[in-house]
Order: sequence, then C-alpha cells, then structure tokens
Amino acid sequence: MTQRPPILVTRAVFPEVVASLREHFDVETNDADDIWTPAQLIERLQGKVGALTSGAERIDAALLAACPELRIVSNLAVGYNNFDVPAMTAAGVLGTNAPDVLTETTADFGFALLLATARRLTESEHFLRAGQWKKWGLDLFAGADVHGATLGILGMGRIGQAIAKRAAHGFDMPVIYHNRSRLDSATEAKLDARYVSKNELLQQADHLMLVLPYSAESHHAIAAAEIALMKPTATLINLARGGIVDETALVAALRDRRIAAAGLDVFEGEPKINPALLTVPNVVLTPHIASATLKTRRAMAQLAADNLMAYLTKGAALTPVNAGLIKPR
Ligand code: 8YV
Repeated sequence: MTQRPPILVTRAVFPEVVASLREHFDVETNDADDIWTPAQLIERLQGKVGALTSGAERIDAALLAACPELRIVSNLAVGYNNFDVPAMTAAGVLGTNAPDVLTETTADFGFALLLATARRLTESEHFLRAGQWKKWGLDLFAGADVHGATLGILGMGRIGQAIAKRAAHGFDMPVIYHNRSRLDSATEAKLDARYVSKNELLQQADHLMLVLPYSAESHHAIAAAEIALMKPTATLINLARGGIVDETALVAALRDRRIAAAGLDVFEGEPKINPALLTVPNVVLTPHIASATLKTRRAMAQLAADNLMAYLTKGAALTPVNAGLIKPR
C-alpha cells in the first residue's frame, strides 16, 4: 500500500469528518481536545503536509520555518486573523478558511444577541432566578425596541448582509452600514441598506453590530472616541473578534451609561474574560457561539476537511485565501 500523506487535526472534530480525511491521509488527531502551546503544535506538525486548525492557532513565519513539509493550513473558521498571510505566501503555504456555510446561522445569532441585549433578557433572568422578583412593575426591565430602530452594521460582508436582510425585511429596521468598500447599488437596493461614513454610523445607529474582519487596521476600531459618538440609548453587539473593541473603554462606558448596553460573543483574550466585564450588569456575554449549531459546525468542519483533500489530492482548494499568490512548496 502506498503511504498516505500525513496530516494533523489540531482540535477534536466530528468523527465522520475525521473518517473522510482517513480515506486519503494518515491523520493524527487531538481526541483529548488539548490546547497546545506553539512549541507543542510545531512538534506535532513535524513531517505533516497539512493541518486542520480551529482558527485560534497562530500560523506565522517561525512556525512555517520549523515545519518545512507543511503545504496547507485549513482553518475551521471564516475568520483567519490567526494566519500571517504574507508569511504563508512567502513560504509557499496555502491558507484556506470556511466561509458561507456559517453565514445564516451567525446572522441568526446576531439577532439573538441583539434582542437579548436590547430587551435585557439575561439580566432579568438572573434577577428572577435569584428570587428577587417580588412584584410586577411598569418599567421592570424595560429595554429598547429592536423593530423599527436604526441598525448600524460595521463590516458589510456575507454575514453583515444576512443581518441586514433580517433587519430590513423582518424587523422593519432602517439599515445603515459602513465598510471598506461600498456595495454596488443593486445590492444596496436589494438589502435596503444605506452607506454612511463611520462617524455617521456611530452617531445614527440605535443598535450597532460589528461583523468586520479583525486585522491591525481594525484593532480597537471601537474605542473611547468612537463610543463617545454613539447615542446614550444605543446598544453595541460584537460578533466578530474581541480585539475590535477596546474592552476597558467599553466597560467604562457601560458603567457610566454612556451607552445603554452591549452584547459580546468574542473577547480580547478569550477564553479569558476581562474581570471588569463581569461586574457590569448591562452586558450580555456568550462564549464565541455565533456559528454554533450542530448542522453548521459540521458543515464548517467538513469544508475545512474538503479543502485539505481538494488541495492535497487535486492541487486546488475550494476556499483559499492566498491562492494565485503562492509558489507552492
Ligand atoms: C468559529 C468564527 O466557530 O468562523 C469564525 O471566524 O469566529 C467562529 O464561527 C471559530 O472561529 C472557531 O474557532
């Protein structure tokens, strides 16, 4: 029997996905789902031609130099801020991500988090569970309306557009957005979304949703100066990456009620949470689960596996991030 190319799956993934990989590769898995240090990751990557990563493992020049056999890293995530793309390109290593299959699920969660935040769902549930509900009151946990309110979307890619569709067509919300590049007029008309400057977005949104990719450019895109432009009644929802928001500035703003509330699915040092965030009541916190339905997580894992198979067996990946740029190893 000819030897199969060796690959590494860095986190525990669905058995049927591993089985599909085993049809083509000699697969090393991490069934204990341990979190490896960069040195442990490098050790396990020795001799491997491919890796299926979760999106948290840093793939940089040092790792690439230490793993000369590696030809492809396939992220089980649409975001790939864990990739140093120029370093991968220079090393001739292909990077792939897992777009599209999570778009609608993540947009659903955007609304779940927005509704929970604006309508004070978790805060009121904690109050009830703690036995503090003694009488009904006219303004008991009165929050902000979502329907009819102006939704601001920062980052108008696939997920931003799926959120806009729900907002305009399901919740009668005027939708404004800001993005690096403006959508074409047909798409804007279809979505019923209006392009504005970043400052106008901050000033006019009743609810602001962050769905932009994380990069050096978007680091702390929402900090004290940006929050100061927002309405005192506004809510801020972050579905993208923690580093986009300056959490220290956000905690101060929530505490002083400079904005009404925030809903966060992602955090600067996750899974560690800034302890100050846990002390403010007007924030809803979830552990990076926006794409977490079993159907979608299975589809993401299978797409990540399919990328490895397509590239290593046929030479062309399905959803590459630096194809055409690299001279393959
Ligand atoms: C992933 C995500 O579940 O796809 C992304 O970019 O943020 C999530 O959907 C997560 O990154 C997996 O590590």
